[in-house]
Amino acid sequence: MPEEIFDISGKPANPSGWASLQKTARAIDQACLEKRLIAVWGHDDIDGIASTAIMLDALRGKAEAIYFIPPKSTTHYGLNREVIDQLLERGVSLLITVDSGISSMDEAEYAASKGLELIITDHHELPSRLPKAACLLNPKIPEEGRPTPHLAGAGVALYLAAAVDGGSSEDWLNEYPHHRTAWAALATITDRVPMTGENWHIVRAGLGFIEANPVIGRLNDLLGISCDQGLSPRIISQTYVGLLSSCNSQGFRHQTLELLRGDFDPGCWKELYSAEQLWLNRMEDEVTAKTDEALADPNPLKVLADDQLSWSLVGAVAGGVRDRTGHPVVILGRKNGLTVGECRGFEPFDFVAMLNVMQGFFLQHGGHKPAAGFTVLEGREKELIEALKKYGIKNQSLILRSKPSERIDHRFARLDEIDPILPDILSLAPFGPDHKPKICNFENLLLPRYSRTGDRYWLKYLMASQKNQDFVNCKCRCTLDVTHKGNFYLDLLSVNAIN
Ligand SMILES: [Mn+2]
Repeated sequence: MPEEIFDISGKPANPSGWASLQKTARAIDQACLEKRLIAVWGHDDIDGIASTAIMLDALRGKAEAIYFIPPKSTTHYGLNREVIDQLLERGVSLLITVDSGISSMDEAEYAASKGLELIITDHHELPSRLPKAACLLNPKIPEEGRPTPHLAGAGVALYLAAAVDGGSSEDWLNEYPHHRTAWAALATITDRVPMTGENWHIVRAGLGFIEANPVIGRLNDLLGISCDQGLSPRIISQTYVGLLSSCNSQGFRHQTLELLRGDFDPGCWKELYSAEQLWLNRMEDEVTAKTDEALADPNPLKVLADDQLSWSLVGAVAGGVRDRTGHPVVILGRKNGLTVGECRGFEPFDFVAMLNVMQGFFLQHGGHKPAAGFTVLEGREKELIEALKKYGIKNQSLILRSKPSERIDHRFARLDEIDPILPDILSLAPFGPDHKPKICNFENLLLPRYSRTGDRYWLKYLMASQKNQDFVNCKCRCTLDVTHKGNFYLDLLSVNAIN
């Protein structure tokens, strides 16, 4: 699919121009005026947590608010009745969902029947029928003045918080409370939404705010993380995302959310960091084993079921196997006695469409075209696996076209030839999905001996070390990216020593 050229010269849409946003903000203002108890309903991933943190921050000082983040270990997507009952018992009279809820048709009816006012804010794909709610805010609903339909959940929350604040200056994104933009940027990067339109502006503004954030600073000090060279989406994904995703929601309390709100517990984060290192080792072993299994599987869609695989690894393993095999893959594991699955692939193959065709098998399902997940109805596992394989065979030609890109944007003989493109890279950054970093091919690049795929080199270091004896001539393909502090770096995608 040809990539659209994203025009960076535009300004981010102003909150004042999006009518549903303003309507939603007015409903929240009204609840604040009436001193009602508000609950924010999030989702247990970084986007959901950041969205919740932003929403709570917007309500701070205006209304009493509590939050609920459904634990991954029990339910995953959207609202549920038991907790709605608990919220009502606590006296909640307005429920605001963030990063979730657009598919919670029955639960929305239930909330309405109980007299609970519901505001749904989400960014997930629209179901064929929309739930009933006092306000429904989703940038995928076509409307004049809305920002990009590809906003993350936290991008939607950022807009809503700005509208609740009532501010709408031209440069609202930079004048806005910096920690909110930081969390929205973190979530926009983590949710893998296209780095275009307002997403690009949020991340461009947010990278510096993330680096300067006191919470991030304390994490860095505690764990020995250095971001002296500055941040980019790639660096953030590798540095903080795993750690911040590593603790699970306890429903009415979430450690990562408390961290974003400024409650820093060093002992807990040290423990989480060690646990994350162990988890990474286990994941690596699983990815290696499942990659072999996938490569031996003749089916076009690789469907791998493993009763021993814990749900905490399923998504990451699916992503790892997809990357190593270059095939779309569905990995099934277990969660609380039920089978869960995660799908990872490449566009144009559409997992949402696939899961919709098979919805009779699922307790829950949802996600995005190249990455989706589901929980299987008990007893339907074997049939589902057969159905998935059949779907793969039926859609074989589409799957064959859904491949990782092998593109090269610039070909160079040597390192010193890249100077002319650096100013462009700087103005186009940050990069991400649909606005990818440039890929360079070097015929002859001096690199440290034993350089491997995945290694990162700062351009300054390479430039200064070109006469080093431990460097050898290499032919390589790499991404060229830059941090918010203007430091360029290469990530090796493939490398071969010459001679
Ligand atoms: Mn999200």
